[in-house]
Amino acid sequence: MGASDTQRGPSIAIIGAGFSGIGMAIQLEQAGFHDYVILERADEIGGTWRDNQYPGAACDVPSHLYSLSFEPNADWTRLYAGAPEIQSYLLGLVEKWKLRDKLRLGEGVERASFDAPRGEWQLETSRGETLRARVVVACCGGLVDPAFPKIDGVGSFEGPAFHTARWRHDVPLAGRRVAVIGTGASAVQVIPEVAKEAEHLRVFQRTPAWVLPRMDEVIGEDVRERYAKSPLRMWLRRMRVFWTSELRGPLIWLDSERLSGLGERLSRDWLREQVRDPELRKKLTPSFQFGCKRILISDDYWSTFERPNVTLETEPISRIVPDGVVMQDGTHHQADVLVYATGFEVGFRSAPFEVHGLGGQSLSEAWSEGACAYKGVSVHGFPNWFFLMGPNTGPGHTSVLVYTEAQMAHVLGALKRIRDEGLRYVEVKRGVQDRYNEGIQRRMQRMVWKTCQSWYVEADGSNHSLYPGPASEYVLRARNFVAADYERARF
Ligand code: NA7
Repeated sequence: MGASDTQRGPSIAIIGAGFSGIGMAIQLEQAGFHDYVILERADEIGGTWRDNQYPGAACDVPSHLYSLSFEPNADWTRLYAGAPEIQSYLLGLVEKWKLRDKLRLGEGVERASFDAPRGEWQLETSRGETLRARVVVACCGGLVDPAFPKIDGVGSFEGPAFHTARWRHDVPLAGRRVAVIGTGASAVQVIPEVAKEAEHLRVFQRTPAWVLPRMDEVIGEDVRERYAKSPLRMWLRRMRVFWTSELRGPLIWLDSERLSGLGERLSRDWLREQVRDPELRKKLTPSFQFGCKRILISDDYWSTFERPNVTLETEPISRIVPDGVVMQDGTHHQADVLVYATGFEVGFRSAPFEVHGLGGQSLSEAWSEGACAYKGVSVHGFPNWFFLMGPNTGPGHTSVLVYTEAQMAHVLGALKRIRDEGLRYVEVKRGVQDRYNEGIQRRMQRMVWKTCQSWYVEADGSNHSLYPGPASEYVLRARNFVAADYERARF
């Protein structure tokens, strides 16, 4: 152990500069851990909010909750801030905390291996360098890499074709026939915007979604000034949003037809208000239980289908061809621009890259039957390695950042132990991790998510994405680093 370990704490590598990586770095600064770097494979920070800049992109959680509690922002201009505003918030934090000095942009980690005698991780990066850090905090995000549908001919379209997370702002839509595949969370935001510009918009729906009104609103300058003057007022707003979602949570996540019936009724009423044509309404009505897939919120998604320049297709797609889309019934729809609103490869399901822990064991092998971690944060066999937004820490009803902040507190607890006791490493105990995950999967049986197919669940029906309970409960369980749950190895 070097002198720096006892004085400044162990050296740390944060992987990823999205919301969780930036938040973790600020927490390290605040706690006095200054010996760290942030590796980011892209050329700019921001993660989701750097990548998702399609027209209409916004967070579907109110911004006063979808922001860091230790960096409240009085300046949100809307209840649901748009992607550019969220990205500015993150860029502002980087400047405020002078994180640019710690950032290594355009440098991804390709392989990580643990050097047990030294209690140190070796990280091989995309620049061909090897970095050493005592502790790693993997902040790689859950929904990062765009997913393209497994349809014949993907890639054969001759016009501009792009994913919502890689929006081509250089492609004009005015006067053109645009095809959008997908009707998930990104689609409901982009479709109303594309419809305003395109000559004709054709939406290809595989599964209709339950939608509720978003009721977005502008936050006026007077209100913003009041928040700036009174942090307490702003905190109370955050608490109001948080506890409202907590109370609504069971309606969304429990496998109870009585409870989900309430949400279904609200959504059906909203559909009736937005769409007059009964045939169209039928096509837009889901058949799966409310809450099983993410509930979408929008003030203008359904009503967009009443526009004369918008058509909804519900026949399954057979293949993509150079000039459009061919359906299974043989109908050929021509298009000039093709947009994939088809979601993401789910990241917290597998190792983000090659990771080798104690004895050279690989994380992919450890997770071959499903990704499991203790409180979503640490994995037996992989000492001094912590995940933010790891397995089973996603919410279906509230801000993911609430969970992430609890994970940051857990990591800080571990760092303090390592520093104060001069430890070589901490490693979560196998039994502790197994008991935790058995409990998670047992509770999963009462949750609605098992009743349909979605990105939340694996092909075998197991769920390694979401936390089966209230966020407040997760926070109480996860935020403390309980030393007894970990093996502590000394030099
Ligand atoms: P989602 O929510 O995963 O949505 C993807 C959409 O793409 C969804 O409607 C899918 O239909 C559709 N899809 C995928 N493959 C196909 C094929 N082959 N044919 C037709 N349609 C297809 O991703 P988003 O980007 O909208 O949102 C991701 C998350 O970001 C969201 O949950 C929030 O947490 C924020 P399906 O429903 O699978 O039938």
